[in-house]
Amino acid sequence: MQLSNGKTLTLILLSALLLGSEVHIESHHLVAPDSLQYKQPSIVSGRTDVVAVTPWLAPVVWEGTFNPVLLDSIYKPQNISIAVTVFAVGKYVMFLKDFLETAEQHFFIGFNVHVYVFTDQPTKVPQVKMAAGRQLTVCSVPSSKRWQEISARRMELIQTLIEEKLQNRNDFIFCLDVDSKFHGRWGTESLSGLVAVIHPGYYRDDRSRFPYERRPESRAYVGPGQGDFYYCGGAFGGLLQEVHQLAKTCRSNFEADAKEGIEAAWQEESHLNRYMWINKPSKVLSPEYLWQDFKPRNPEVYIVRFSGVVKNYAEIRPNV
Ligand code: UD2
Repeated sequence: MQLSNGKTLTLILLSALLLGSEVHIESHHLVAPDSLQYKQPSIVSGRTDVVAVTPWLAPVVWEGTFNPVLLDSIYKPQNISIAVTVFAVGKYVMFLKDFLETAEQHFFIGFNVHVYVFTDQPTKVPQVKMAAGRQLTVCSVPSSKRWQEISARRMELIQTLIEEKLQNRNDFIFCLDVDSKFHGRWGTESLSGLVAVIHPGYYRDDRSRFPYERRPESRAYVGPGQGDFYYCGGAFGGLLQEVHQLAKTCRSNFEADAKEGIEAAWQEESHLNRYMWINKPSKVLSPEYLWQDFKPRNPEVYIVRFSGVVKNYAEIRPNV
């Protein structure tokens, strides 16, 4: 399969049938320029304070585990395009300016980026000067009286956006919370088929403490002794097809639960965690990729790349 804009980067999808269920094995063929010189990689020295690979052998991206110059020079000739979704409904429009301005400083600099802002107040979307190759589209959405509904409806809107507007135009997509700012590089090191971000609040905890949906009647249920990590609802992404599958599944499970009067503990974040337990992410981003401003930085976090701002929920949400 060719990436839509890619000329040479070929993604080989091998399908296998295993015990009646279809398994997709992805293999990226990365082409580097032969003229590039960079620090010799080592397999015996490097970071020892963090784990940089999951038990299913997906990379966990931490500062010091990748070479940004090498990765950019691999992806640059492919002319890849990255879509971003961000929702700003009700008072959350106030976060857009900082989000958009800091994205211009740190998010996929030098690459094609198309930001889709979903809002109920299109006139309040700030004008932010964007570099060449970067653009913004405003999409109107209805307002809502419940923050849970705003948060949860994102999956449906992401699914529809991919189906109606993005096919054949973008290669990758990231879906991000608006009440956050970029502080450091977020770039090609984050690209993969299905990308999840570890939640900063729980990554040192035992999984029995993760706030998964614990009622077996919910389609977001994760049982005792299950679950790898606790992932954030505030940032996820990957190839369009992968994120489409994720959004479609989470949306339909969320709606089926709703018909039975169940709302998962953390809305779409609970459904995302259930999805990622079964469909293992092909790349996991460390909490560098979604920290929270109120949290002191832990020593293993060398750099905070993206972080949620401190906010007063009672003031900004439409309901408590
Ligand atoms: C967490 C997650 C969030 C979501 C939520 C559970 C992180 C950092 N955040 O954040 O992604 O999973 O739990 O539902 O992982 N929004 C509006 N208007 C509103 C309310 C929400 O536009 O009135 C949008 C906005 O883009 C915001 C997002 O929904 O960033 C998530 O809402 P939140 O930030 O209030 O949720 P929070 O902080 O509990």
